[in-house]
Amino acid sequence: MLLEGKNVLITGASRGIGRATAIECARHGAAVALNWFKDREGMEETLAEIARLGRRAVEVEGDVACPESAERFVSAAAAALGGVDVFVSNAGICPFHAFLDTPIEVFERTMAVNLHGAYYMTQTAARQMRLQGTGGVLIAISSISALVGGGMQAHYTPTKAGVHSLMQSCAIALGPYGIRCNSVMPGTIATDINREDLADPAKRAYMEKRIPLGRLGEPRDVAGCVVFLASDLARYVTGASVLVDGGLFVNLQ
Ligand code: NAD
Ligand code: RM4
Repeated sequence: MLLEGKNVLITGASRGIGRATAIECARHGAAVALNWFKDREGMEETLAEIARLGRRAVEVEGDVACPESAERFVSAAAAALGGVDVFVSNAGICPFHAFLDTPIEVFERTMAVNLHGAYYMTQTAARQMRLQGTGGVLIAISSISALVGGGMQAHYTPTKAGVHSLMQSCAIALGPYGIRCNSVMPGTIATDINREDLADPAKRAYMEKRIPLGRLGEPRDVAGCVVFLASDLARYVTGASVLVDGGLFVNLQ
């Protein structure tokens, strides 16, 4: 019960890592506020799981790429739950595409959702925490891709490096308010974001072979790390990043 009495906000919580994070936080006693976009069915499933755990959940639809979504989400969550203690910026897309002919719309949308969206949401949550005056925790779901490249991800990897950098700067800007800021860097986690990419058996086998722990990640592998960073166990951890990748990053030879 690491998050008893805490209110945790999560973007992109209708499936994948966002959903697993919502469930794990609820399992640890948190009340949750969930942002979702265009995936009502997924959101209903997440809500049903939280209800089974007997925890409070509020949901707010909104595209994180729109700055107004941040204000609507954070104010609705604060009003319904009575405050914001932890904010997890998770919503993201990765439309795999070869670099040389990536359409400008694909680049701009990926930046808008993954980086601009994270910025608007994080800033709005931080303002609410400063107003409350009791500190807080910001966590960005960055990626191993903040540190290494991908030939089909040149529009994506800079956004993941960007949110990691955002947490580093926020750690400095918000330390005086008692707000800790960290990023989590998942490796390759089997979710809808890479279902098509990993449908190629050769690609999947290649990725699995590179992971010392011998398997792709599951969303709950990432969620456990988020709970730790959100909890008081991590009370002196800020400006840090944690790889959750089964050892993929260090596996040179
Ligand atoms: P996913 O596709 O299963 O989930 C993404 C979630 O974000 C969904 O709920 C989706 O509805 C939501 N979303 C998408 N666009 C949105 C928008 N504009 N506004 C609000 N919500 C939106 O993928 P996932 O693997 O769970 O990805 C979650 C995060 O984890 C992403 O930021 C991704 O970059 C990061 N990540 C994933 C992996 C991986 O291997 N799966 C690895 C590293 C980092
Ligand atoms: C991650 C990493 C994974 C990929 C997902 C979509 O950041 O690059 O390998 O499957 O993104």
